[in-house]
Amino acid sequence: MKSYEVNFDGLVGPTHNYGGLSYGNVASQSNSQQSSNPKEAALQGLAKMKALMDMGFQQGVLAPQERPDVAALRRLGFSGTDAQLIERAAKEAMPLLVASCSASSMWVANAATVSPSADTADGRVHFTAANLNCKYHRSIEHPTTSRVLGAMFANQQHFAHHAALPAVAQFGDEGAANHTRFCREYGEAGVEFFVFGRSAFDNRFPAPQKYPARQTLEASQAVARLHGLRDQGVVYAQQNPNVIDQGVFHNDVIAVGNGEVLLYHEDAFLETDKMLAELQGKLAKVGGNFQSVCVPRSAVTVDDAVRSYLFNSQLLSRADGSMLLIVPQECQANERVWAYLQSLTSSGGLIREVKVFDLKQSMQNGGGPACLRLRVALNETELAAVNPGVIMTAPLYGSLTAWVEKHYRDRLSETDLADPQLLLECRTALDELTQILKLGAVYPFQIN
Ligand code: SUG
Repeated sequence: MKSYEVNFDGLVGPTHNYGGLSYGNVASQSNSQQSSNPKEAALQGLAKMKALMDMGFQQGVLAPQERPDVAALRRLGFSGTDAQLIERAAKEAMPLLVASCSASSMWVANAATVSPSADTADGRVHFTAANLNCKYHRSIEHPTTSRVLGAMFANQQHFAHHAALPAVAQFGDEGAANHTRFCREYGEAGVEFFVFGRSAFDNRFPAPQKYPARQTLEASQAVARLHGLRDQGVVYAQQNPNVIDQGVFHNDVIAVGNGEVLLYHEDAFLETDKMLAELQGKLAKVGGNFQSVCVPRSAVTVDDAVRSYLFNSQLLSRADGSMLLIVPQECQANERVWAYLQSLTSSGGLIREVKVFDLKQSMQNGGGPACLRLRVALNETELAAVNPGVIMTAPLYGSLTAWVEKHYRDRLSETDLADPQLLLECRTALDELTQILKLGAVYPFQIN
């Protein structure tokens, strides 16, 4: 049976703004308070989805969330009508209003961890929504994420959904941003690679000194258990705490993998050789030939990687077996990174082509091409069981573009977040979106 990697991209929500909310994420910190352009952000994301679809890849779309999250503000003690509550939060606790307005759900690599059916004990595709416990503005995403994923992958014969892990730092889970799967064919058993930043219970693992390590070993182990993965099908590795302290807040900022290939920076991991040997050995047991490509620090520094997002690229398999890298245009702007990419594609290896995309609106908050997509490997039967409303087609691209043009503002600054009209605009837009994507009622304002 045929199988595919389907990329579900997060649609940028109408409140996309630069809140400076993510300590440890250099771009989010340095672009704080700049005014944003939500319309441009959403159109840039849609253009990437359309381009991948046009190249023959399976592409889907994941809906944004209701923002400002007035229910979250109510839980923090604000009361009155929605308009009164927004006004009061703006006056008394602007940082909380900003957090409740974040469109951060667009970075759907953090929405969940997904294990394909060929890896799991019960032969279903498993999803665990990420608790995103490290940042308040992201910790409020998972209830809606779970409802949206449930509406997209509703068929219980093929899809199993797990609630987010307990919402404490010890189980900090950032979803697929620290999870990569290696396999020969998407429909065959593979090796799931979990990268963690620290251990919550075992102090033999070193932790970063400056910035937070968002993913714990214990969270990754819990997800592997929930999904029913075999020990032989799992490899854990620790991210180098020094690179976390240089702004590598997820593994997908320093490594990317697909199929049998891992492209990684020399400084990405601790105990790299042991980890590579384990990946090679376990992939060989399921018939795969693991290949790793190390990017030396002499060619690309960690700082280059953080600024250009070279590793936050999408590594895609083409029909002829070769691979294509989707990179943000910041890679072209960095001389060393661009020179490395030229040498990589002309070296006779599997990665043969690089395609550049303008994702500046998302990049300025630390979100590159790979952050914007959740990968779901599906066989033909499973793909047919996905809600067809969320699979990208030329007509859907047309409808979503028109929807963005109609509902989105082209400029948003912090003061605009205090405008109660923004909430109404957002709800009107999302209500229409659930009809376009055939999701049913998934948002708090539609349910309560
Ligand atoms: O969680 N930025 C996101 C970026 C997520 C990138 N995802 C992956 N690498 N997979 C984050 O730090 C910034 C929001 C703000 O500052 O307005 C933010 O949430």
